[in-house]
Amino acid sequence: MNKTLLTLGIGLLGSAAALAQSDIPANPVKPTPQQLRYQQQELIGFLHLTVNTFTDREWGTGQEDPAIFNPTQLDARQWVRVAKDAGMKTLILTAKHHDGFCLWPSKYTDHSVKSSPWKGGKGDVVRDLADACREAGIKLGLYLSPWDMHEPKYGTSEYNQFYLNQLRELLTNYGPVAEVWMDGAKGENAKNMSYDFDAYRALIRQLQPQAVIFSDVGPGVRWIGNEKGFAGETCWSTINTEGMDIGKADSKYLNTGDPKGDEWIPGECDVSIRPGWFYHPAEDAKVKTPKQLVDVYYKSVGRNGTLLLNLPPDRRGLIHESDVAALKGMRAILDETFRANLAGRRTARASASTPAFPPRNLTDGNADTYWAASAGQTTATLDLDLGRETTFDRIALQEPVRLGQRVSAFRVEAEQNGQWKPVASGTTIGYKRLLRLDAPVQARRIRVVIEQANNTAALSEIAVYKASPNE
Ligand code: FUL
Ligand code: CA
Repeated sequence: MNKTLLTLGIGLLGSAAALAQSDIPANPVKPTPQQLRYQQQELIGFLHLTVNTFTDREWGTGQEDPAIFNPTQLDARQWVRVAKDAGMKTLILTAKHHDGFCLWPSKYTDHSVKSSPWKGGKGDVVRDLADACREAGIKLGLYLSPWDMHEPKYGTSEYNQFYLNQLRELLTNYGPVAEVWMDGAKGENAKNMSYDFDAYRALIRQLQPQAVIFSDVGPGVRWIGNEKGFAGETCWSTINTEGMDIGKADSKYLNTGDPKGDEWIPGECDVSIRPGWFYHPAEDAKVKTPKQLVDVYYKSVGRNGTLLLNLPPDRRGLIHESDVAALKGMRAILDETFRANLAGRRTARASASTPAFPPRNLTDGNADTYWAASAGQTTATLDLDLGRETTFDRIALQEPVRLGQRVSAFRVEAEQNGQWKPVASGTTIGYKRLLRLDAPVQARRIRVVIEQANNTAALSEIAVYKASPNE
């Protein structure tokens, strides 16, 4: 072959490869690239710290004396180290909780670290965390409570400007902010206040266009509807927000999402490692065990959610030893369970496929590649040959959610003595679905049956594991 022909041939091959890489048609409702990156994090951390840490309360009063805020060994690098070791990709700090005390020296109030004895009033917790996150390569998120019990402007229209001013400080002075957390809670006796959420959101979009905005109703990420960290067994990343707002949302609906939802707003599952959100010495013996944390992981990340796990710094300004130990235990179990994918690179066959998206994409260990049924086919059977009799009790399924969320019913079967026996079933899959079998199963062949989907069926990974004995 002469050189020109060769180049031409390579050129053609190249464009064939390029063609093969274009996707099957996406659903009309699908994530933005930043929502996709957000969900791929799986595990993120929360840090609740304010005057409450020193008064032993969960909600303050707004009347606290800033003099009580005096952590003796505050070390944001320790927080980041602990979070990173646990596998967290973002850390979200309560820059201001409901009591109004600011962990940064805001120009707009004296009710902040600058009036505290900590570092002689020269400290800035937001700065410390932003620096530590940057050094360690993890992302920063900030919680700025709309409800403010201290600020005298609260309850008047001027408060909206006050909130915007604080938001501007946080979103301009500390580098990139990956997530802005807008909590909907408000005490029964709180003054009436009509928040200008549209203006808040617009300012975030303007100053930090990459940030995902968390609230009960998104627009980036939604609350999962409880503070246990549990997504619904059925969990759609789509919802309709009409008629709902921050603090005015139906928590059951948020928990399951809505297959007919016209917005992509995936669920974030927030929960504390302790009973409370803030540190209380009396809860040192009530830290969730590694086993309990792993259970939460299955019920959040394993149900198409993101786990936002709270690690409240103590009065020293450190994450307590008990919490650190529990997190290490959780990480060790997850690493052990998910270390070896027993279906990795094994042969897969599909009842029907779009040729450019063959079944081998199901076991290539890459969540970006996927198998797709033939166009318009919403059911399918996917057969896997594990190569030898294999004992397993965990199954992970993933959809290529950049194309939207599709599957609404599936089951998994294993071949035993020549018979197909159901071992697991479910409704939604989404970004990731983890299935725990009642007992270990031994089989060489398994199959995933997609019983119902709202568009051409597609899956990006099928993986099989044997759980750590410590689960
Ligand atoms: C709630 C707040 O009232 C709690 O104090 C905590 O911050 C939790 C994460 O959100 O709505
Ligand atoms: Ca794949």
